[in-house]
Amino acid sequence: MGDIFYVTTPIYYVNAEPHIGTAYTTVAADVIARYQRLKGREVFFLTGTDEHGQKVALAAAERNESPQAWVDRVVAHYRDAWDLLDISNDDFIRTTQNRHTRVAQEFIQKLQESGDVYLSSYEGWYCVHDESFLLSSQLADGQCPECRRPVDWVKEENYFFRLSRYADRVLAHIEENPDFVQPEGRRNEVVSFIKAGLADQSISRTSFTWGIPLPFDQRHVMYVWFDALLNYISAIDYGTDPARFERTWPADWHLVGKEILRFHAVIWPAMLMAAGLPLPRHVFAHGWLTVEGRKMSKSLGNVVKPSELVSEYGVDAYRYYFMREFSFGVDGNFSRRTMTRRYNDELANDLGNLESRVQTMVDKYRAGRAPEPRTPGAEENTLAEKAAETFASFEAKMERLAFNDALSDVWEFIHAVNRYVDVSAPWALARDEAKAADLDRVLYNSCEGLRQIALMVAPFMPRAMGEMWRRLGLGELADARIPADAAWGGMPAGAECVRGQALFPRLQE
Ligand code: ME8
Repeated sequence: MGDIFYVTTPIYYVNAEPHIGTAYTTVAADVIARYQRLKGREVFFLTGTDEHGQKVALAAAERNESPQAWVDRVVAHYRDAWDLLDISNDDFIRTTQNRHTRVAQEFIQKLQESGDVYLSSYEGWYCVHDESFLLSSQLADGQCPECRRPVDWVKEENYFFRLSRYADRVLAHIEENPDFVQPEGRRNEVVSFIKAGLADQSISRTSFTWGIPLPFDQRHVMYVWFDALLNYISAIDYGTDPARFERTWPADWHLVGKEILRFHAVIWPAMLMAAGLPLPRHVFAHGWLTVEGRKMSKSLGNVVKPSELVSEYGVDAYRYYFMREFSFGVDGNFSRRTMTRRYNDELANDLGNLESRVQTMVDKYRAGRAPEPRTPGAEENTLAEKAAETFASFEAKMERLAFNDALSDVWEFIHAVNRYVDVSAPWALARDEAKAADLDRVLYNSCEGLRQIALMVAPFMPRAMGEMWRRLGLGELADARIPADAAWGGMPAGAECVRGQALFPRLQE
């Protein structure tokens, strides 16, 4: 079961346009997907949009549009943003698609038949922005504890899911599988939440109609979170293509922002248990990004769109910055100052200059052909060892989604290659005919250093690293695999090396 590596992002509400927050999760999922493909795994990477619910219905009504026309229009912004960011998702699910609504209806029907769903009425608070039911004790100064917006008092007939029946099993699973909910601090919060006692969960609404009708009672539409969580199995044909489902489920990683962890670590596991399905392997809740020290919001007018930054910095630098600057799991603050500094220091200087000076010398001294490796000396052996160590620590960190630490290791290696070029001084060797073999050795190993860097950085900056790979005469980076291609010395002698434009032209600070 689950031979395919399966990674997901949340499905985003279509009432807001993509911004650096939603892009953060999506880029991280893309890095994971690309890294696993590089390792030769078959990958299924899913993202999509959450299109039902009261919030979307209200947004459409404000524009005098039907909800369907409105979501059809806005979904394009998501597709465009992910194209712009080189997101390699294998599918894009929309909860208004038939393939989804059919599965969602079958799922709820199954739970109803097994006695996990019952009719009652809900009287309490509701936050439309977060689409969440809230107890009075959960309110913060009378407002939604998450988004700090006013809440509505609702009283309606609802179907309930017997969440309380699964509380002990969900808790036991979380406690027995410490990797299931990450990072640890967030897991502890989930554990305390469950221990405080779980009430049954309302899973239908009757005060509006924009949702999936319940198959056993058409007066009700499915609660949008119950509907949305099911995207993770509807997209892989649960109930319609059992063979495909078996190969793909359970998900290896559900990536989510910290504010929606409870839905994924409490309600979703209980829903899966009720249907007799295995639980996802890992749920990771990352931190929240602020902008120049403030929460991002439409009313503050400080929402940053990926497209603005991509036009200033380029897509690769965009992806690099967000993965390098913040520790995944911890909150972070975006600022143009830190982005520009990292761009100039780490991309233009450390990496871009290294590539440019190596290629310039191969062009000038060896007419653009990678020379013979020759016999390695102490410096080359040290560099090769450093590469092997870096690969090992890089992989360990990638496996636990410590993207910033993984990149920091690669940058230490980049510094080591820069130092290698400095101490070997190929420009001095080039002045002495008798040192031709030494010059070959230094240029070869410098190219090899670049090749190793491209392999590790590829999941983060696929475009620039693809270009670096091609300029080393290596063909398509998408065909490379680790560990096979990670062994030191994979650079073929005689490869046609091409000197090109700066990969990361310096920016004004
Ligand atoms: O919650 N910093 O959708 P949503 C970091 N439809 N990440 C952020 C962020 C920020 N400032 N803002 C948003 C929903 N995100 C539901 C999900 S899943 C079955 C249904 C990211 O459009 C982060 O991943 O409000 C967060 O969890 C998600 O966008 C919320 O997106």
